[in-house]
Amino acid sequence: MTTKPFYVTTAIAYPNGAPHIGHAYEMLTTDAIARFKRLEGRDVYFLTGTDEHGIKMAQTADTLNIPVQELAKRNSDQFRQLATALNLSNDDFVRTTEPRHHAAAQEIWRRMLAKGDIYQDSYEGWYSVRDEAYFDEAELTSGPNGKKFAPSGAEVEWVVEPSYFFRLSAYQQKLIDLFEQHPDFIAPKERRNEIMAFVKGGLKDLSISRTTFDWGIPVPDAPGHVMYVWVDALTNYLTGLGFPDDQDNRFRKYWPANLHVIGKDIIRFHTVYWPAFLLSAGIDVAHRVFAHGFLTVDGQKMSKSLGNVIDPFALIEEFGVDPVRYFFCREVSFGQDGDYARDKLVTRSNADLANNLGNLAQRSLSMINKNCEGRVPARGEFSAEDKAIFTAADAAIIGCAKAMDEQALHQATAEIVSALTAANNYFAGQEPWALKKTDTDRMGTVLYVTAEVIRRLAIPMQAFTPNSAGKILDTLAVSSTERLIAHAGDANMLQSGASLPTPQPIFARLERTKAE
Ligand code: ME8
Repeated sequence: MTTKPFYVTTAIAYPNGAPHIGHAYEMLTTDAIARFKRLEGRDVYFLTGTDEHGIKMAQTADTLNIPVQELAKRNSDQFRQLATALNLSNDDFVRTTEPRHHAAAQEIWRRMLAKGDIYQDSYEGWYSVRDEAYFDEAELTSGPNGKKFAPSGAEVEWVVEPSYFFRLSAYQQKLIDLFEQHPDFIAPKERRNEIMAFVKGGLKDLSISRTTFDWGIPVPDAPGHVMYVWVDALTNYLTGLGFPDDQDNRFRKYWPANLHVIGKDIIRFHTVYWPAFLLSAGIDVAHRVFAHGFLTVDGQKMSKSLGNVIDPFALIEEFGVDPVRYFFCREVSFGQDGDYARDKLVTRSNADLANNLGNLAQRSLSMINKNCEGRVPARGEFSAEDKAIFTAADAAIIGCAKAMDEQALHQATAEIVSALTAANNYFAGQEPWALKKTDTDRMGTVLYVTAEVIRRLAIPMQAFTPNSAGKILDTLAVSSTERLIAHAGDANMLQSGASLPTPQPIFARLERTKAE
């Protein structure tokens, strides 16, 4: 049997500083998507990385008085460590300073050039030598004698430099056709309308090379020119599959990407420039771009000056990786803006993970351990209540999968939680502790049903809380080869008599205030 490939990517972050929770958010949500597809039996390739060129990087290195390569390496390593700390299942990590990426970016350039879509002209604008950057008129302030100044206070001058241009204007109709023929290309839907309106408003050709700085990928056969950072950055999605070797097995198998997950601030680059570059280079366009919202902290924009930037490593250290992952998937409507507040994380994790899932598993499995010789109990005929709770669990898994197809992570997790609530009500209503005195056979059946429902629901939970869901399945002695969504039904039910390990508490209760 061949399994259908699924290629999913995050944006690649600028390593001009340490990663913040916005970066962590994108990584962990994309990982939940990748893991869920694997649970559905898909052959998944998941890529992340760092975007290391461009003026911002060069300027930060200057300010810190360190070589830009060192800045890039130092911070890129932190992003890689964050991927590990978040328990990411990425298959590769691309750095745009790697030779393999230079080769990919230069190849896409050559193909766009061969198509006749790149031409040389000049780029003009207000330029600050000190900032080594162009500024829009609107960003400038005016001084005496007609002088103009950048936001940094540096004087700007009108500069004309030679630049290569990409014929973006030639792709207006092709992009409109793409959006019309593939209505799912841009998600959420509101974003599609915005982009459609933008493209219909007309597209100007795009300046895609710079001569005023050199921290970038050299333009082939054009000394002095480096590529505009977005041509370079977007190409990482090809680099990760072995391009420019388009005979590479990964490229043949996984391209075009099924899903690029990005933040809402970079949607135009991914839904206008990127498909235009690909169409020009004769490479298939990705299937879908999903833009998530922005995170705030306690209702405020994150900023260094407000001192409210949250270090994702500290968050994971304090709460554990699974509560952090779960919180962001469940709390924020994926595609909308969201907010992090300590209180909210603690409340969610305690309610859904520690109480709803953890307690149910602990109570039922301890009873099995004590009263059923630590073996999966024998089961009698299923009652209407037993059947109803199985039906609820099965429906939740179907609902969860459907929500995941639309990247509605908050809804996917809500489906599972509501089935767990139903399972808790079932357990409380059946009172197996009372049955212990009156009808041990029925007690065994109730414990069996509860454990089996936990098994079913722990399977999709592996996408969101991989460590803890894995531990729950270990406690139920579920074989590692029977942990896919396809195994969450009747055919793989727990075997009565199978011996179970002693249950251990899985989720700690989190504290509302920080223990100093
Ligand atoms: O944009 N909340 O890099 P980046 C949620 N290098 N997401 C956020 C966020 C926040 N507060 N802040 C940033 C870049 N992000 C480019 C990408 S891709 C070919 C090149 C998201 O480090 C942001 O929207 O500024 C983006 O998707 C990602 O983090 C990296 O942002």
